[in-house]
Amino acid sequence: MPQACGKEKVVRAVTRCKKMRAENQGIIQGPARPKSAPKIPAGNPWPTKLMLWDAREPTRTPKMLTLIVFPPAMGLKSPSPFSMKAIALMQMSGLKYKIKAGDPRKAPKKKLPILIDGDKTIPDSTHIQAYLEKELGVDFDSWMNPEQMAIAQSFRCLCEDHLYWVGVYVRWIENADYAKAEFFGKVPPLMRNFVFNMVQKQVRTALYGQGMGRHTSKEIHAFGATDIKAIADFLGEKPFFFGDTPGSIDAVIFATLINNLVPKTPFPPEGSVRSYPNLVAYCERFNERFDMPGV
Ligand SMILES: N[C@@H](CCC(=O)N[C@@H](CS)C(=O)NCC(=O)O)C(=O)O
Repeated sequence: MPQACGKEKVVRAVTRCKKMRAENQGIIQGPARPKSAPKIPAGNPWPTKLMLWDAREPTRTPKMLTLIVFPPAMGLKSPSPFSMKAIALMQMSGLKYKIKAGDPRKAPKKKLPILIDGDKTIPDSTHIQAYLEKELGVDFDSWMNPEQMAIAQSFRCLCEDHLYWVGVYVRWIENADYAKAEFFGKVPPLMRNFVFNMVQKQVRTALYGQGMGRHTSKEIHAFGATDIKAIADFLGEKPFFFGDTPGSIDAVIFATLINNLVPKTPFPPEGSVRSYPNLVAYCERFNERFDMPGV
């Protein structure tokens, strides 16, 4: 990389200072969108003028968006893959927003993340993505063709409806002491066991209802290893999931992988993200490209 000249260094330092000041006030903004459009895959029949990267202004400038997520734990800004996905989408959007830690019991659907835009509350990471697209003009995916859309949807389900539950089992059931310390470390010791046992019971019920909890630990690990391998094999040496251009599926994949990579309880323990150099490099690449806060 060429050495930065004096003026560039000053500009970078000023930008860094501005960013730190904004972050101190809790305001975050993803990196500016590149001015030049990315390479369009040959034969893509879809319009390119609506792409995320063409520096289009949002259709409406929101006053201030607030994303409510699970509080930091396990070395992550948020240890919830869905909260991390929403943070990743916000970073990709380039919109200004604040992150606040919240309590799912107070959320409309009793789950996090939720996005607040003035008097509107949008629960669910998928609906948050749709809101950014429809209401605020952010375009994550219009460069994708129907085949890519279909593959993305399948991997989204793999991450959110299957591998997610492997993670829940490994964290809450197999590594209960770690989860207790990370999630309830600030609760007074006498209360801690009581609260943890209550939450763990709910998690067990959810795991059983979903079905994952009916399998043995070995079987659950094997499901996880197969999912991670599928992600690693599909990604191969591509920079992002479908090549040079990141899309909303990258927010899902990144959020899933980073929740596997950073906490001390990778799921599955064998065949985890750390054992695939391309997945580790992908996490680093996404993190750097979108300047992910606190990862
Ligand atoms: N479909 C939702 C799922 C969100 C979700 O499951 N969040 C979990 C944390 S990872 C949650 O809030 N759990 C609280 C609870 O179930 O009580 C989304 O995409 O946002």
